[in-house]
Amino acid sequence: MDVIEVRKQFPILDQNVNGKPLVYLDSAATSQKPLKVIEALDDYYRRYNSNVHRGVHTLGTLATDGYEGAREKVRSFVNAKSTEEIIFTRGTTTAINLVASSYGRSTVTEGDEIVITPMEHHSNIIPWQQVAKVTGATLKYLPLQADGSISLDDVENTITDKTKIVAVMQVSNVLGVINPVKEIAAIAHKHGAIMVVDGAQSAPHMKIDVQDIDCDFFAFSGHKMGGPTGIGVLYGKKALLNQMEPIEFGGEMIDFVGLQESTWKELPWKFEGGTPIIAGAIGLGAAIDFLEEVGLDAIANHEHDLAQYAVERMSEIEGMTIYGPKERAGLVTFNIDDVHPHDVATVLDAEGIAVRAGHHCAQPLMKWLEVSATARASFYLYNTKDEIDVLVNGLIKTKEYFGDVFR
Ligand code: 7TS
Repeated sequence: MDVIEVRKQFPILDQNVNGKPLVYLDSAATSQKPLKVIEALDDYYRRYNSNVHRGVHTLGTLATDGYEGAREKVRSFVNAKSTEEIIFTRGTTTAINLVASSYGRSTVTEGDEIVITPMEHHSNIIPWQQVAKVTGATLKYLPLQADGSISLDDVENTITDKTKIVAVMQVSNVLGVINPVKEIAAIAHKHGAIMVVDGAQSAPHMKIDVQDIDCDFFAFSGHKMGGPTGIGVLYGKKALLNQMEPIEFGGEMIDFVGLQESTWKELPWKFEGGTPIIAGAIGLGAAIDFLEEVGLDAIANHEHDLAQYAVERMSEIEGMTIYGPKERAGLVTFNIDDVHPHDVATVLDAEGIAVRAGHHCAQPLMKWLEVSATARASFYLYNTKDEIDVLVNGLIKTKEYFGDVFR
């Protein structure tokens, strides 16, 4: 992978921020967008903006082809069997809420168990808390090992015949842990439970094969993988989606509407009430084209190298705490001495470096780490080792600055 060529595809990266060249290290929050995506959106709005699935006019047909063509790209991207299994949503959060509200509330009953982990993003905690509250089920947590990873022995010991749903993130947005979701899915299935995978931090960065994982649901967001905001995906096994009721009702999702009763369209449209996210889906399709041209394996290798280099260089700084295991996805979460992470991010911002600070929508994990907040640098295919050097120099400056203030 030629990172210099890749960077040329991201016009936003070529600018100064606070008088310094922008170093964007916040792709876990949202990624930057390649020209291909920006141009696909521009083309849609300039040339064939129209509603879909409605009529026979030419622009409507072009828009429908664009929207449904994007669904096929997503199907192939995650290796689903059929486009019927690909539901467009607003993002990961909406996708998980759809599973929880529809499948969860109708299948889980009192005394059942839902199993998740303490490292989950709030989007994969609260929907299950709500299901547990409404149904009287118990929400159980897999324990974490000292480095934040999950042991399969613990999975074997936690999932029981009472477990109905297991929901786990494939890659942690804080620790960078890569969880063995395929193995966890096999254990869940042995007990008759279904497996939900939060793929928000994995789908943008590595090859996904939902049939190989054998998960029942897989959720991800377009905006973290070069696509626009407002578009995401829920993959679900057809047999399960068929037995689920929609949670949003109105236009687009119906077959027949009577005065008292109505019927729904077939999959996947029964879950896509209202005018769909047409431009978003087309933009996501373009993002998938772009990522596949670069190659998901090449992207994963590049980010792995960056993360290893970042840990190595950042560990040279005295007072640095890095969270998470040695083998990690492309992000590094850290604290320096007792400098508040918001102060770290503010000093870095003055240097043109964008990092995230806070609880990263993972308050239970912050509690487990015994911190209130952390800073996080997260990488994508357009980042370079030179940028990590700039980050390290920025961190040294931060330390000097706060050292002076405290002295
Ligand atoms: N799951 C994980 C693992 C995430 O990292 C995020 C967003 C979500 C779910 C929610 O995705 P959304 O597109 O529906 O909002 N994570 C982050 C983050 O780490 N910093 O900002 C957003």
